[in-house]
Amino acid sequence: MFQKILIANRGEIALRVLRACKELGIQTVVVHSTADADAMHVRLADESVCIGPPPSRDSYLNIHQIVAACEITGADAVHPGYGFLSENAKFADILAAHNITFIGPSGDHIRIMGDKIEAKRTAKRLGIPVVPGSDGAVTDQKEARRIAAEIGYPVIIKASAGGGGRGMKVALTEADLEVALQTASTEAGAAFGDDAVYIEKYLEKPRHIEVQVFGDGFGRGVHFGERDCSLQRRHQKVWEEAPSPALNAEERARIGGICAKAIADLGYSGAGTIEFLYENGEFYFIEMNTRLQVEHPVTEAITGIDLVHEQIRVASGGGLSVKQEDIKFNGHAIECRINAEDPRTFTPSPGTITHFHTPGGLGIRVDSGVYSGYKIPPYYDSLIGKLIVHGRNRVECMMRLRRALDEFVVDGIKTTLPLFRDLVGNADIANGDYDIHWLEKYVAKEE
Ligand code: MV4
Repeated sequence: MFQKILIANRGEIALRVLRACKELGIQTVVVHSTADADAMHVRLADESVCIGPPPSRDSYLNIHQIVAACEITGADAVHPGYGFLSENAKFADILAAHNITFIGPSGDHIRIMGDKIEAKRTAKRLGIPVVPGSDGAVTDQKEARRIAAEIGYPVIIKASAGGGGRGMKVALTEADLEVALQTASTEAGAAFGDDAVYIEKYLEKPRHIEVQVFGDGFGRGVHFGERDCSLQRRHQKVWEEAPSPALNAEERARIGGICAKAIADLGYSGAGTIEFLYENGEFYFIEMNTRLQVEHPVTEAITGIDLVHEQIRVASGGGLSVKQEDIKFNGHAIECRINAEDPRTFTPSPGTITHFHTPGGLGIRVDSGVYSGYKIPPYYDSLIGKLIVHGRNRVECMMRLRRALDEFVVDGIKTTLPLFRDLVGNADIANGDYDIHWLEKYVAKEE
């Protein structure tokens, strides 16, 4: 087991990882920018190293500074959290070259999944159902027209180096195809330095359902069920739940089994998420994330398993603490992302939190790095906390969530709490009846 872990992140996830390390008796080091000197993760860590000025590229993304911090403090492993360097293959490789363990998959696995064409080809080879489309990159118009005619319109053009919604263009008919292909490729080249694009059938009203997987480092794979993350705005998840209101136990076991086997065959190590679009009872792979995700607590709530403990165990060579048959799904969990944003326009609202009071009681978890008097710096993303609620079933979970939202107080800044108070009272949400476009339409109506 590791003696000392360096946490290369900030905010609620830095605190989340710190807690796991403390429970496992592992010493902690955090790195921080000058803007985060007063942050909770800096206060609670055993050691801290200031690695640079506020902009992320000079601090949380500065690989050389982070490696130096490991050398100075004698850290034997790095937990990257999510975002920042968590899916940076070069970072994983550099740490390995310094005999420091990256708590995550190999650089090569990160690289495969970071290239969306390669990821899709790999998924298909491993028996994961994918969205019908081109077999690889598409360059010429004639080929594009042939593929689009074959799969049928509408189609979507995606950048291979994109992901998370960046660099996509929809073509409703053949008349749109030429411009869509041209602009998608040009924009991808400018944004990512890679102009490769591919074509897929455009699914019009899917849900976003993702499967939590783990490779144990010994060639075995397991799944921890799915999360429904369909409630998004501008590709930012807002509300996530597990299990998906759209799936039954058979569908869960089937897609989970396919994913677990794929992870085993890939020889993948650590936590991963296989993302699908789900429409008319069918799953279609879109991407794989090779990190711990923001919404992992809903999976923890329904399985009772600490996923950060498992990441640390696997990275240290100790394997998973559970086998597939030990992973049982209990009740229902919902996560609300509390952002420092205007709840109508979603414009960031940094500033000082004058009063912060979190809800409590059975089935309530709040993961947050802020406190009364904390000044939110303007340099980073606007997530200030997550409210995760668990109940024996979805109805109980929703009742408890409504009560928890009533107790939550964040004064001094605008937050997305009022949006959630509206959502818990909405009939579609109560019925679990929503797709990936539902929230955008709801917000547009309310304006
Ligand atoms: C799609 C799609 C429809 N058809 N692919 C957006 C983020 C990226 N991960 C994939 N995305 C989409 N891919 C096909 N073939 C619709 C989206 C999409 C979306 C997906 C998940 C959650 C929210 C979304 C919002 C708009 C579009």
